[in-house]
Amino acid sequence: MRKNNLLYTAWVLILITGSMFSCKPKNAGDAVSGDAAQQVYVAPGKYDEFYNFVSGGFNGQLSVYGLPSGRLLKIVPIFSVFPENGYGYSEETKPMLNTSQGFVPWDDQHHLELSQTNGEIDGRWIFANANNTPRVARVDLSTFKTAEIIELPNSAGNHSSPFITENTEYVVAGTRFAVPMDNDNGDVPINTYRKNFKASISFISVDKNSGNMNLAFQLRVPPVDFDLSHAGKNKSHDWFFFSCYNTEQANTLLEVNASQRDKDFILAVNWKKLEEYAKQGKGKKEAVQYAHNVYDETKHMATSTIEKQVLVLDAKDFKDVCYFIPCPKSPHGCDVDPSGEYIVGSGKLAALIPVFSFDKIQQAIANKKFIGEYDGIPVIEYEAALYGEVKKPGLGPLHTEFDGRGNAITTMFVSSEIVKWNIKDLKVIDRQSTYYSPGHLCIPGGDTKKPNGKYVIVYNKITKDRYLPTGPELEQSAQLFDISGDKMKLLLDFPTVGEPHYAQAVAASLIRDKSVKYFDINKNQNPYVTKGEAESKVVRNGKRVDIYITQIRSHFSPDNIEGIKAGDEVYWHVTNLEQDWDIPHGFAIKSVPENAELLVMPGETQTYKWMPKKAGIYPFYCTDFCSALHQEMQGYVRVSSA
Ligand code: CUK
Ligand code: CUA
Repeated sequence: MRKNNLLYTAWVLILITGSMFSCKPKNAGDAVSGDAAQQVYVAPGKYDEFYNFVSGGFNGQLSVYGLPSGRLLKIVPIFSVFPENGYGYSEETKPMLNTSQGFVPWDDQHHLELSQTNGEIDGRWIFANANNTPRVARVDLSTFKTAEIIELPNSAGNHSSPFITENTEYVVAGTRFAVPMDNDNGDVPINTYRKNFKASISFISVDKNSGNMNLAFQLRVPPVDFDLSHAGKNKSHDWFFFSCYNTEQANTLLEVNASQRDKDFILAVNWKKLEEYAKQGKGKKEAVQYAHNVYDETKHMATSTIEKQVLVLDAKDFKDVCYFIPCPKSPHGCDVDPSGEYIVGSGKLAALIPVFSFDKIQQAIANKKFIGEYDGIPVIEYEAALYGEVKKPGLGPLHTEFDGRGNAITTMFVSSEIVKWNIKDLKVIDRQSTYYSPGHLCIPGGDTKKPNGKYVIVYNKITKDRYLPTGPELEQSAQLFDISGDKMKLLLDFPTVGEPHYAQAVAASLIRDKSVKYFDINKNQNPYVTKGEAESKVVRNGKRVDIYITQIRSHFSPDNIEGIKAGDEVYWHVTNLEQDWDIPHGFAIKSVPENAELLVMPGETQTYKWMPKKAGIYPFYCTDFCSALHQEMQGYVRVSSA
């Protein structure tokens, strides 16, 4: 028996080291325990226990899954057009994608954070970042629709974003690319990077009641590349922490040149003090242009405003607000534990995970334990800020979440595993292989004061042999683990939409019952609403034609439309008169080159702009199977020669 135990231990050791040092562990589909199926089984007609909000990466959208089943519930379009429901195609939603550069139909969406009250998820909104055209969006969780998008001036690569303070006072966004601030003439040479390029952190205030966002002020910092961030909690409430790489300030071949220093930085910012300075009128108002887009749920319509100014505070003028902390080596994730005392930096290229202490950082500042300045910003001694290091956690630590029982779980990109470690003694407790190369991970409430440590979901970057092959491209794979016991247990694989980066999960009960089921037609204030079939009409004004058309199971009114001429500018204002849950109607006209379908929710109005160029008969129809007579829901419009 004893011998068997020894053999077993040796075997486990081989397994562990094997998985630690190979990039691609063997497909271990049968490493799942027998009761896994039961744990993830949600019977037909039953609801999942959690909503899982998953970022869409290069598809620019947000996807919503149920947990533990892994069922895809919805895709919410945010930063990219979405032909499925006309987002970015209808006249009501086009302004949502307006920017200072005009209409932008695509973006790259990496991080999400749910709104919080007192450091706990409150289920009201979820915020999302766009990397490429720097923007932050707010999605309303009563309608699962994008309610607002704000563009960020002086910014490039809005990656370290959109992380929020404990009471959703601010959504905070740091830049990945430093750029020249006066960027309009293109007369700043790239090799003047160190002198002329700057990084920015935007502080977007959020109205407590309406959720409306406003770019309150920006902090200007030396040219480092911000990667990720998180707000403090409890005692560290007033602070925000950002990981930065490329403190070498390289502007070429970053793969080599930005990986030279042993340590990069975590930037600690006292946002509360910064807010005071901003309120005292310190800093400078600068002329910039950025778009602020709002979707008004009563009008079912978006408006876009171009703003012209931003308040900028230069970090080197406010030395008591910003501090750099050395952090090994090219840190990626930057995560704060539920108590607010421990700040975890995940150095992609480090063989350890540094854990910083908020109390020690405060003492170091009070006692001026600085090793110098970096472009005018004090740098705290590493040892003076450090709580301790997790030794040999695995290879390529990226992101960390917390289970609420004093443990942290970190993804290891290179060694393809998740590693659970104890925050107090910094000892590794458990490690499990993932398939393959995990990026972010998510525990419900795992970055808040109150995590629910039942599951962790891991979002893998590489899928390979996990599903039936679908050619060279496979959807990224998510994996659900039970983390309620000492050992983490793999329960489920499920494919995802887009490339997931960060994700959030929350108890379904917080959102489920507040979900809007249909819009009250009597409260519809869209200027082109038609509130009953008797009011439907066609109105000509010169070359402009407005068609006020209604939908109800299963016909349009009017359904035969004459009198349109080639060269007209035609607006179809489509109102869905239904007052019932889950009865949208669709709308599409035959062979129209400029548009997608509309999908009109009950009680809503959406407008489709049509520029008929050729005379002829054009059939139109409802695209959403709405009743047994859905197929009959159709009509004709006749276009005569001009
Ligand atoms: S990043 Cu994607 S795996 Cu853009 Cu949050 Cu780390
Ligand atoms: Cu209405 Cu199909």
